[in-house]
Parts: sequence; structure tokens; C-alpha cells
Amino acid sequence: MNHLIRSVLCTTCVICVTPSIAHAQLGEIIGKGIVRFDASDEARVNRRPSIAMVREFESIGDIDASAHPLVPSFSKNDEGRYVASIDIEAGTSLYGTGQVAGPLLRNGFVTETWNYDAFGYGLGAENLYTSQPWVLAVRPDGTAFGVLADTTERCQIDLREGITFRGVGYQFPVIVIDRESPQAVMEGLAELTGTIAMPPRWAVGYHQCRYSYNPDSRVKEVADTFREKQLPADVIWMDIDYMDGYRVFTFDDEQFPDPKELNRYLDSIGFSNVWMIDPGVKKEDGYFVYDSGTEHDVWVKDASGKTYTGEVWPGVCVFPDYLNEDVREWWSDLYEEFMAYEIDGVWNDMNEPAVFNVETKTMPEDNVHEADPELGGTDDHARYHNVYGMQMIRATREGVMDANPGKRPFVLSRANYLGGHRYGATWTGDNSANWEHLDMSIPMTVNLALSGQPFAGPDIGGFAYNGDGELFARWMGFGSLFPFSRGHTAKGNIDKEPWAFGPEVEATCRRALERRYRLMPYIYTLFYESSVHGTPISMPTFFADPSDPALRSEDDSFLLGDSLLVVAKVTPEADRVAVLPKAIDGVEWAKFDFPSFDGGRDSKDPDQPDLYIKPGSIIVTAPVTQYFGDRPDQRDEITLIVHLDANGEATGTLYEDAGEGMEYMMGEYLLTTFKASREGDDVSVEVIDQEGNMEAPQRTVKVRVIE
Ligand code: NBV
Repeated sequence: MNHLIRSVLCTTCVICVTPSIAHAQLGEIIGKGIVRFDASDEARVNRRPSIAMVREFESIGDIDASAHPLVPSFSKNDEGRYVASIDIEAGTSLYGTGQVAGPLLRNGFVTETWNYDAFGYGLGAENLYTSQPWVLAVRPDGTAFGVLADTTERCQIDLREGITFRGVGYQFPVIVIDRESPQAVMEGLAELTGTIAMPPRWAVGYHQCRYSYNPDSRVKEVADTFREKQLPADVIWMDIDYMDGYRVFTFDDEQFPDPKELNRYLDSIGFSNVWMIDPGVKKEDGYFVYDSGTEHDVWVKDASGKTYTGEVWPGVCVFPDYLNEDVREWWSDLYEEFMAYEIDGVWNDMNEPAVFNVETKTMPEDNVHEADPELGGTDDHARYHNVYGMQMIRATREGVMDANPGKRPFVLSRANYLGGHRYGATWTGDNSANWEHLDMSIPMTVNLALSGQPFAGPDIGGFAYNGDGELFARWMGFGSLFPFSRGHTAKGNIDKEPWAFGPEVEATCRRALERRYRLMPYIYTLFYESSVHGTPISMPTFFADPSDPALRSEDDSFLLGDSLLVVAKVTPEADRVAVLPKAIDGVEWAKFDFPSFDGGRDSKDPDQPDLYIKPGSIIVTAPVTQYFGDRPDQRDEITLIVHLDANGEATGTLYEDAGEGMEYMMGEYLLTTFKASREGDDVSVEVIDQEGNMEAPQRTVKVRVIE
């Protein structure tokens, strides 16, 4: 128990607070239950600006680190790495560590922060596309703490014995967040690193992608087929082949002669669009992006000061130095013309940055970035590698917002760094179409959420290789319930749209997608809560009861918000038995389902995950829509799914806004809290709280009580 921090926050206690401690190791309070430790006075004075955090956090008061229960020990090892370790008590479960392939529970694993183009990665890959030097630790009693190594440098996170970070290049500080529950620790992380912005509502729908849908007639054909077959979807994606010779910000004349017309067509049938932009710019005189970048001197330089070149899709490329504000502004400006083609969202890929034909698969570590002083000033690529993608999407997001003022931006990024959820969503990169990857996709998405990135999901169906209909159906069954839900596949693979594997798989996909759209009011509300409090959207099942050891490694299931448990079948035989959270005061989590489009119940479909509602909860659902805005008033009917607790009560919230635009920030939203109570044989529902300026609609409210 974090007794010391509690007492120092209390102003009456003077014993533990010292204005400046002449002590080798310093602890500074920077928030409620949050202490930053430096290895020494010198390390504290030389501390680099934090790129993960939303702002500089000044000390609210110093504490004597030796009295803190979670004091890190700092040292330098024989390899010259800077080491920070924290002991853990037996029975502590460890999570997070960013994008990791493998089980949810990370005790015993070693990972390294080094953004990497990991096509076809396998179980236990040491580093993937994003870096989050962060560990969430849950003690046996369910209280929790989090440990952040505040360094952008390559850093090993070793969880074989306690928590050890081994970073290069810099004696980094360590920040410890000690709070009463894992949820409260995650909120603490969001206080430091920020929250997601509310996405446009379309981005919370289902996304359909492939590498690539081309030419434009194929894009239309796929989008049309979704509508003909009544498969709900909101977004279709344009991968790299729409470009002219992979030159970013260009369009292939033959295959995509009129992108605006294409986007308008898509819009007319309710599809939003997302188009890819990579960081590598073809080195070619006469190509406007190259010429303009050269004129503005935006390219990353090698150690000798010459413009660095590396090969990527277009051939020899140069790379913008996104660490520099002028460069970011230049990059942002490129979006003005691009977005004018009525582009809705942008996908930044290959931004580790990936480079072909070199062993490291990235640029040399001694390349030089002219980083802003606020980011740390001019230094080598080794220092800034892990934040290159993050700074790229920061600039992209700015550009998209400037081009479409008043609209909510949507950016997806492959590379990212702790705190980068402020700028964009992410996915789990180039996974494979097999059962191992299907199985990993829940813990990967959840560990990303536990590392501060709530808007994430895998390529549903698997990117590399084909897989079969059985795999696809099963993956779509629960994949439709990830915060970011997108089907995708690689070039050369068979078709992987929901109808590609025949009528049975198509029916499963329709049931899965209809579930997402029925649950949309609830899911959208979770995005709102995440944007305000930093709450993860998909969470580990043990969040239902952090003190129950039986749930600590449960990763065939996940919580979608507090109230909904999704229990997937992740083996071909569907033979693993899930551990469910215990009953609350004698009331079990209750199974529920929805009607199936072809009659009967959707839970009869063996590829659908089981859905459970928490006792005492209300989940707000709506009739199936095909896309956001397919009816003039989507708010005209809701159904409250109610599961009463032992006192015969349940509550739930619903967040509503225009789904687009920024007016919600000025109060144009409605946050409604419903309460259901048992009254004899009946259940009555009332609105107990309503916040926001948006007018409450006249609507039909149906109530479904689950026993
Ligand atoms: O742009 C093509 C692909 C993309 O579809 C995928 O999602 C990215 O992760 N991209 C990687 C480059 C080529 C991968 C083989």
C-alpha cells in the first residue's frame, strides 16, 4: 500500500516531505500516487524532455525515495546499458509492455522497444511495430501499480524476475503510478500521456481493406456488394496501389483517374474512405513532393550531413525529418490538396521507418534528426527511431485537421510510441492467417490497451497467407467487437471479404457485424469514456475482479467496457473452457444474444463468441444499421439490455453526439444515465442523470431484462 505517497500528499505531514533532498536518489511527486525517480541529482538535471507525456510535469514535492515501497534501483551494467529495476512481491501479475505477440500475462517475458517492420512475425517476437516502455503490475490483492521508463531509446523490458528496464544511451527516469486498482493506474497513465480524441463515428464502424483494392471499379464493386448483401460496414480502404508508382500524394491515372468521383460514389452509398500515405518519398527530380521537400530542406541527413536515401516501394527514397517542427508543417500542408479529393481518413504505413535491402530494416542509427528543442534537440536516429512514426502521424493529423477544419480526423499508424494514441489508432501489423495469430489477437489488442493505446485491433482474417473459411468466420465472430475492427489481407492472397468463403461464412460475418452495429451506442459510449478518462475500451477479463487470481491469465476473452464480456472460441475445436468472473453477491454474469437476421438467435452460430452482461449493468443497443447515418434519425429507437444486481438494480450510460464535427467539445452532446429497478414483477427504468446541451430525442426505449 502506498502509504508514503498518501501521506506526502496530505499537507499536514512534514516528516516525509523535503523541499530538496541531498540524496543520491530522488523521488518527485508529479500526480496523485505518481512519483518520478531519477538515478541521481545529475540524472535529474540532465533529464531529457518526455515525448510520451502530454506536457512537462513539474514536481509537486520531493520524497525520500528510500522510503517509497516501489523504489527503483538504478545501475549501469557491463554492456553499458542503463538499468532500472523494481522488485515485485510474489503473485504479482505483469501486463502491457506495448505490442507483444503472445499471451496476456507477461511475467517471464523479455521484450525490447525498437519499432520494427516485422512482416510474418511469430509468437514471442522480441520487438514489433510500436514501442511502449511501460508495465502494468497487479498485486495479489488486486491493487496495482504501473512503471514507465521514460526513454525513447532502445530499451529492453525484462519481466523474468521483477521488472527490469535496460536502456541504451541515456540514464532515463522511471515513473511509478501506484493506485488502488489497475483501472485507476490506467487512468493515471492517461493523466500523463493523454487520451484519444473522440473519433468520427464512422471510424467506430467496420472497416474493409485489402492490399489492394484496385482499380477504382473494384473498390466500388466491393462497397456495392456490402450494401447488396446487407453486411454492415462504414469504411473502405485504399492501399498503396492507388498511387502513381508508389509516389505519395499522387494517384495512378489509369486505375484511379478520378479519386474525388470515387469518394463521392462511396459516400453516396454510406462508405467513408481511408487512403494510405507512407513516409518514403521517391527521390526523383520533377516529382512535386520531392522537389518541394528538397527546397524546404526537410530530409533526414546521414552522419556526414548528406541527405540520407534508402529503398522502399517507389525505389530510392528520402525521408522527412518529422522531429522538426518546420518539416511537420511542410508535411501537414501536403494534405491540403490531398484531402480536397474528399478523403476522409489517412493510413500511415511503413513508418518505423521501414527500409528495404538493409539488414536492420531501418535507417542507420547515426542518421541525424534536427529535432525541436522541446523534443530534445538535434541528435541521432538511435534516440528518435521509436518516435519517428509518432511524429509523422502528429504532422499527418495536423494536416488532416487543417484541411478539413471542423471535421474529426482519423489516422491509422503502423509505428507508434507511448502517448502516440493522441494522434492515431493502430493495428497489430502484418499478422498471419492461422490459428496461432487468431489466438494472439485478443491478448495483443488488450496489452496494447494496457499500454495506453485503446484504439487497436488486428487484421481480421490474417494479413499473410490465405487461411480458410473456418478461420475467417471464427476471427470475424469476435474481431467485429474490437475497438478497431478491420478485415485486411496481403497482395496475392485469395479474396477475404465476408462473402468470399461461401454462404455459411457470410452468414456468420453478417451476424458478427450486426452485433457490432447493434452494440454501437454502447461501443461509442466507451470511446467517449476513453476520451475523457483514458479508460481502455477492450480490457482484460480480470478487470472484472482484479483480486481473483483465476482470471489473471485469461485471454480467450476480453471485456468490452465494464459491462460486456466477450468469450471467444480461439481453437479450431473450440475446446478451451473459459474462466468467468465470479458471481457478484450471488448474481452471475448472464449470457445474452441477439436475434439472427435469418430467424432464431445469433448465439446458435458456433462461430460467435459468447456474450455476458455484468450484474447491475445496462447495455444500450440499437436496431441494426448498415452504416452510420443510414436512417434519418438513428437515435429514434434504443433497447436497454438490463441485468439486475442482487438489489434488483442496474445502471448504464449512453453518450450521443453528432458523430462528426467538434461541436461536442462545446457541449453539443448528451450523456444519459439510466437506472433500472425491480418493482414487484416489473422492472422500471428511469433517467437519473443527463448532461450536455444536445436535445433529448423523442424515441422508443425498449427494455430487455436478462435473468
Ligand atoms: O501497403 C501494403 C502493406 C499493407 O497492406 C500492410 O497492412 C502493411 O502492414 N504494407 C504493410 C507494406 C507491404 C507489406 C508486405
